[in-house]
Amino acid sequence: MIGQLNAIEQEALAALRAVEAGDALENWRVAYLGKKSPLMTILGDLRALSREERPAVGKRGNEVKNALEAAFAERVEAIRREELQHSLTAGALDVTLPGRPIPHGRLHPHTLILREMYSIWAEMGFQVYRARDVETDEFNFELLNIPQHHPARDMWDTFYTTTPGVILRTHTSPGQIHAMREYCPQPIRVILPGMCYRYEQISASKGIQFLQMEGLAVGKNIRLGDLLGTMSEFNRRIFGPERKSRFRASYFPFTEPSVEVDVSCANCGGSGCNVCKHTGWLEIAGAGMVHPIVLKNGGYDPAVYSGFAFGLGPERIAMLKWGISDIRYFWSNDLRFLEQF
Ligand code: FA5
Repeated sequence: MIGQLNAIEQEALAALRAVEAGDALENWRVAYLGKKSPLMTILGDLRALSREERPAVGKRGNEVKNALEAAFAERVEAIRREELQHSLTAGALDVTLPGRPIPHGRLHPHTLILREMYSIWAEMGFQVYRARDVETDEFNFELLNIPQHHPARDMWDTFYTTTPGVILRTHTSPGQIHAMREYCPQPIRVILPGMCYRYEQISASKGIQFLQMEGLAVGKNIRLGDLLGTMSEFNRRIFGPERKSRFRASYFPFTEPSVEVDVSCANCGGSGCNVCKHTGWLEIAGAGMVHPIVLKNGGYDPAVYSGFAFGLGPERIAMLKWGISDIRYFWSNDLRFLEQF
């Protein structure tokens, strides 16, 4: 019987070493320490043994039972430690790793250039005035001294709507009339940013939908020199102090005299290159002294008041500043372009 107990002990301990976890552990407990296990059967049947045999078998049986219980407890603890260690290494969190970058949006270059222009004009005393994108023929053309069938209408290829007389504005200049009628007879210094629409052949420098920023100053004793000085100062502030400004005589029906505003080419410094078509200059705006008819249409007496106006192309300015070669990038929604700003 003692030999049988020794065999049970050896077998149980060997089996326990092979046990990994979970069900196998419980199965081992039932097989070797459970009520119906051989060991428990022997211990439960001691009375069936002879008086001489009983103490030795009982003693050895209890020793085996204690040994197996201790080994079992130890194995349970060892497995628990192994599992803990495993979960610590498998799910390890390295708090020293740099975090994953969170993609975040940026301001569109349209917004960036407009904001920069707003702040320059604000420093010079111009406030933003908003006018509508959908205009009437009257405001877009007639009140700006461009009557029906006037050949100057060819300068603006227009998008018409199905409502007669209602169009998409071809420039921000109709806002001049809205501003004058609202402020008359006070002096005015406003900029009018916004989208314009023209039925154009799309190219690297021309869109059918593009930004303009109109400027309007109306008051007493405003002269051409004020316009030239103001535009030169704007050019210096937006492009840098080394940039020169040039004014060329031009024609717009709503200004007299009219000029085109050029800045010296940033690419070649004025010596001539592909960007400036070898002229050394780049055009950025149309401008002029507000035509007396337009002043009158706005409610101001041209004998008392005078003013200047200009129309800047913010996309063209952004292209010059940031070396953007094609105006179509602004609407491309291409992240490779947008993420550079
Ligand atoms: C005008 O639209 C006049 N209203 C400007 C003006 C205002 C003159 C006040 C006098 C007094 P022009 O068509 O040249 O002028 O346009 C002005 C600027 O808008 C251009 O210099 C250019 O920068 C921009 N622009 C014009 N057409 C487009 C186009 N299709 N795509 C992108 N930018 C354009």
